[in-house]
Amino acid sequence: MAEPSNITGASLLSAAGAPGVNADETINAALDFVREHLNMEVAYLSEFVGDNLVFRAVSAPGFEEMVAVGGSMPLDQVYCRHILAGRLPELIPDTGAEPLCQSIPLTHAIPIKSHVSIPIRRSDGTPYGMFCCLSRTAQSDLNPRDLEVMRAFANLSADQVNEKLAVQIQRSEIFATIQHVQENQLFDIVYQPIMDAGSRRPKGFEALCRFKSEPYRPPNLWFDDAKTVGLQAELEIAVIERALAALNDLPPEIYVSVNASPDTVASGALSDVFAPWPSERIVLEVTEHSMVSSYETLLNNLDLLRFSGVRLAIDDAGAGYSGLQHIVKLRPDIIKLDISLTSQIDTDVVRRSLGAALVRFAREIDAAIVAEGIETGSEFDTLNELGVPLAQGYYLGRPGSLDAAKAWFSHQTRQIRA
Ligand code: G
Ligand code: MN
Repeated sequence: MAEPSNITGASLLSAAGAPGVNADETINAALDFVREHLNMEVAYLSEFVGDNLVFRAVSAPGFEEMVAVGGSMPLDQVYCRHILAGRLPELIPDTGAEPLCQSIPLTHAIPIKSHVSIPIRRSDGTPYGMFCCLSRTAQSDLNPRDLEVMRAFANLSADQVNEKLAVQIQRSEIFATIQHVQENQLFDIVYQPIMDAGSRRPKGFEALCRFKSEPYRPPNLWFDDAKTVGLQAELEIAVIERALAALNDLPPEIYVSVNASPDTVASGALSDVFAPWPSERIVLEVTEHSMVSSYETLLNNLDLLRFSGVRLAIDDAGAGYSGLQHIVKLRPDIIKLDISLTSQIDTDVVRRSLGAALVRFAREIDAAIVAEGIETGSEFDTLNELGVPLAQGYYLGRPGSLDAAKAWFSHQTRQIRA
């Protein structure tokens, strides 16, 4: 049997510590290593599930039919319970020397002649399963140092298992929270005016979501959480449904702008969500905070929605991922200039020339432009000079309740009439 000094597990151990290294890969590498190092035929990591042992990771070239990931065996047919109870040792070089092994039918069925196993425990100390290897030949030279090698790799795997379990618990907590928020509608919709820069008449309102939580968390964090548990589209749709209800209360010439991620658009669910409403009063703002996985699916669904009359806006243009390539591909009706571009556009020559270029670009592709995040009169004047037709920002109106939006609208309208 190989001496422990021959162990070349250093790279494995450092790989395990590296951020982002997949836990399954580490466990598989640990199983490969102990199987080869201890000269065994089969190595696996199991989980106890009820009265069964389930194989969670397997290294057993040539024995794939006997042990496969996801396969299971009744616990009363295997050694595990005896090892946990101390009736069998962790290190069994020759099962022929263990009367208890001889009384277990599986020993003869396989046959199992040598067996080394270490219990894997959860962080709270309860048994999770076994880190185990075995062979059809006796290995009389297996010694306590080999057992220590086995234990080191079992502990390494246990750390990985426990990290995975912690992530699972966290995920199920997030899932439950998002579902709770959605079912109980624990969010408000606020509306921010988008106005014609020339006439200062309101054209529409962007619906923005504010989740009710203590402490307050910005909406993007909620949507990021929802994405990690596969509830992003559901949550976005719940928000959009609430947001669109404002169309009932706003004047018919006013549109409502709603936000959706590319994945939600690509899910195809929005056509039903928009169906009850006059499509010419809906603007769909597509945000792109992550890379688009399939442009084709996204474009097909956008085409469907636009065919029905919904307008498409590209959100956050000039920031992050919403680059020109993205805008060219999606051919939007509206381009929304991100606050990072409009903020201080009155004093910064680079932003100003980029703004001017985007205004020209929008004209070329026949798109309207909305300048977002306008906080000062001077920014507003500069954007006006550049020919930006629509504007949004604290300077023109803060996001507020629907009642506030209605009041704002009638106030603005009265002012214009006066
Ligand atoms: O990603 P999107 O552009 O949809 O996000 C708009 C966000 O910007 C909202 O949360 C809104 O409250 C915020 N916002 C709107 N107008 C302004 C503004 O003038 N200044 C700043 N700092 N934020 C704004
Ligand atoms: Mn937006």
